Amino acid sequence: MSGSTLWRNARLATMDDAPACGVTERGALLVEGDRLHWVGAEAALPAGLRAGIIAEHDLGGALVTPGLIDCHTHLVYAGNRANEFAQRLEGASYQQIAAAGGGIRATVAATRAASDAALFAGAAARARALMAEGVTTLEVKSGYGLTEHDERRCLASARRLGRELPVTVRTTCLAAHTVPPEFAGRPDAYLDAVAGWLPGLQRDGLVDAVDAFCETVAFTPAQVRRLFRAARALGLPVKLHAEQLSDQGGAALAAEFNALSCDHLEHLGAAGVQAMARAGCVAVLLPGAFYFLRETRAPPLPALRAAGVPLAIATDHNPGTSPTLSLLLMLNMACTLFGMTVQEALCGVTRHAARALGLDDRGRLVAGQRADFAVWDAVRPAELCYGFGCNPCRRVVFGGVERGP
Ligand code: DI6
Ligand code: FE
Repeated sequence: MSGSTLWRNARLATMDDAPACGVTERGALLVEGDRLHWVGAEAALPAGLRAGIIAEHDLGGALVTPGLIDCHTHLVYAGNRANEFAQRLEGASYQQIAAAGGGIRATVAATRAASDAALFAGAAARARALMAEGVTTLEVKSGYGLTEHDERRCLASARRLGRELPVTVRTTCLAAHTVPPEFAGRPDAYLDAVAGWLPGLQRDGLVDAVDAFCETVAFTPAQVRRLFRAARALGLPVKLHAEQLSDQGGAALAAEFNALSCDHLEHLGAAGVQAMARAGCVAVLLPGAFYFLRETRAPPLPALRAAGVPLAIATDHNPGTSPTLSLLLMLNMACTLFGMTVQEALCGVTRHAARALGLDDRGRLVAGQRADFAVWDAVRPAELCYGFGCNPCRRVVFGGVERGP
């Protein structure tokens, strides 16, 4: 046996016992390799397992949670859109700016002009900021390249993050983010092209899922359907930016394709809720974009709850609608702006976020899961939702290895 490491004297929020957010006092985690080998109250640790311990860390009663999972980000891009923020404060809407050629397309131009090295450096700095708050897994979408070459560059940058940083990265192809200038007025032709890129991106191991933006300023449900058919034919799971600014029926469409998640959902209607519940699709709520666009209509939380739809929370980090690098702030906003409970919010950045990425080996502190966990300067789980603009994360362990950000 290679020997195991004991992390003891912890208050464990295992996230394994939803709906109650239970804490195990004087808890211990026994780590072997990159896995949790045993988890529980230290007094119950079997003597036979003690024999194999080669290192021990006393956590001094600190709160320990699963490593946080940011299941929706657009981390790879160049430039920023502070100018558009200023325009919106002077009265322009997000849709108006997009229609005038700004918005996503402004970031596409900056991204295409950036070198691989610059794209990677920007994304790595952002990933490190997320990791400093206990994030051990994150999803990265493409969507600011919009040519085969540039989408590939963005996805390759995301893959490189996963290789060079300790964080686990899942990649999502969001080439269907908006219609690029080369295909102006020809969205169907663009989506045909995108469908043609997917086999090569998949072959080269660059894509774990396919996403689209279903909205008046982007693609219609009929167009998304065609792209999803192509993705599913390759065995790639799908996700959808749905019902963010209007109810397009995107969530019901995504549910037909067994989408891992539907994301945003401020304008989700009753039929969409039922379709998601039937398909077991996760609702990923993104309070950063809601806040930054100064939206007033919150996602239909009571209906989602009543239907038993799993709820996740993510940063949606992107330069246009959610330039935040704090998943902890999103926890606070999910509670204050959307009315989520502490338990819901914490499940939303752990077990349910894992599910939104199709991962079942993380998000809970139980034997057999990956040894990804965060140590907090906190006593109660509620403290992670309560503070904002502060970072109580003290230590982060990625696959059994403690790493600084
Ligand atoms: N929804 C969003 O909020 C972001 N993308 C999307 O599909 C916005 C992206 C941007 O404005 O750059
Ligand atoms: Fe997004």
